[in-house]
Parts: sequence; C-alpha cells; structure tokens
Amino acid sequence: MKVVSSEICPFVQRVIGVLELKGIDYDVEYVSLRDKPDWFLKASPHAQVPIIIEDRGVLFESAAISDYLDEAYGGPKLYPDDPFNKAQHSAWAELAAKNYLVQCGVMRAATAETFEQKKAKFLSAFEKVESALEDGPYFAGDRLFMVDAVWYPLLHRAAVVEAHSGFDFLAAFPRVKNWQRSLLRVDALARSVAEDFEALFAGFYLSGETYLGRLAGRDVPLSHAG
Ligand SMILES: N[C@@H](CCC(=O)N[C@@H](CS)C(=O)NCC(=O)O)C(=O)O
Repeated sequence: MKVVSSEICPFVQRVIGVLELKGIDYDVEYVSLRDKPDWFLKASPHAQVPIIIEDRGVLFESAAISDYLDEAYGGPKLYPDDPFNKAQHSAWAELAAKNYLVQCGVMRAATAETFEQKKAKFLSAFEKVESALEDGPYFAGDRLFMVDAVWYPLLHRAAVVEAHSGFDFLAAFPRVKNWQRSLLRVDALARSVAEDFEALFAGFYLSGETYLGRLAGRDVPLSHAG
C-alpha cells in the first residue's frame, strides 16, 4: 500500500498513526501541495492528501481511510465492540479532526491579537474533551483506540510548540495534559511523522513570521502568551 502524503499534514499523521498502531506495511510518497503532479490530481478527488493506493484502487478522506484500515487489516481493533461506545469514540474523534485546521490557523497567527482570538476557539475543543476523559492513561483507559490516534496530531503538535516556545496550549487542562504525556510515550504514534518533521514544522509554524515563532525566539515576552 502507498500513502500519498505531505510532511506536516495532520490528516496524513492520523492515517500513518493508524497504520503504525495496527502494524500494517506501507510506503510513503510525498507530493508537493504547491505544485501537485498530474498523476496526483487524477488520483485524489479533492486534490488533497492523504490518499492511499492499493491494488483495488484509491481511497481518500483520512477518516474513511482510517476506518477502512481498521476493518480490513489485522492488528489491534481500534474501536470498542459496543455500538454505543463506538459512536461515542467516533464523535470525540470527529471533534479532534475538526480542529486540525483550527490548530494550524492558531499556530500561523502573525500577531498576538490574532493568536488570542484564534486560540479561544481552539481551546474550547480541549475544554470539552477534558470533561470526557477519565483516569487514563488513554482516552478510554489502558487500551489505545482510534480516538487516541485521531487526537494525537493535536496533542503532539502542542508538545512541539511547547518545547520550542514555552507556550502550552494544554496548561489549563490537567487530564488532557496527562493524556498527551501518555500518548507521547507510544512508539507507534511517534512513528506517525517523518524524522525531519520537527524541523519542517518549526520552519513553517515557528518562524519569525508567526507570533509563536517570535515567542520561540524569545523576543516576545512570555506573559503575552496568556
Ligand atoms: N478532509 C480531508 C482533509 C485533508 C486536507 O485538508 N489535506 C491538506 C493537507 S493537510 C491538503 O491536501 N491540502 C491541499 C489542498 O487543499 O489543496 C481528510 O480528512 O483527508
């Protein structure tokens, strides 16, 4: 199977996290989203990554791909059997996926004012999931599920931002913070990004063009981080 990818895309990270958790073999092919090759434009209905290419054809949309991988392949099952619990997990997973681009927007904010405005919306997702978490270590106790893999890109990127800038999106959410710490220790999820992820991510989101980037460079006082 081939996963057509872009290096710092959270939707790709979600799919690769699922592949890794399930132990499925795959190859990655990166495409430039600024200069999309013709074969990719023909294969990807929305001209977006990720898509996966198998002998039977192409699948698109990271949620559909992830659910397909869970059903079609061996390895640990990533949803609970009980339909009610499964629907709950899907609903909480959807909240994370809806916030992938929200997080990208906050991280790209150029000024403190824009950052504060966008952050308020982003943090509401963590406020909501904080109330759904129990004792951990993961979303539903000591077994990893799809919902963990879907939240992982948000939590992992928050950790990278914190490591570079000192700003912690999760500071007000102790259960989410514990969940983040637990997920950061899962090797399979750590393999959801390429080795050069952090450098590419920092180059895009933590450059001198962004508020967080300037915070990382310490030329913005930390007290402005809120
Ligand atoms: N709903 C899609 C969203 C995928 C998406 O937004 N991918 C971005 C990269 S993170 C993309 O391909 N952008 C290129 C474009 O829209 O032209 C999914 O879940 O797979």
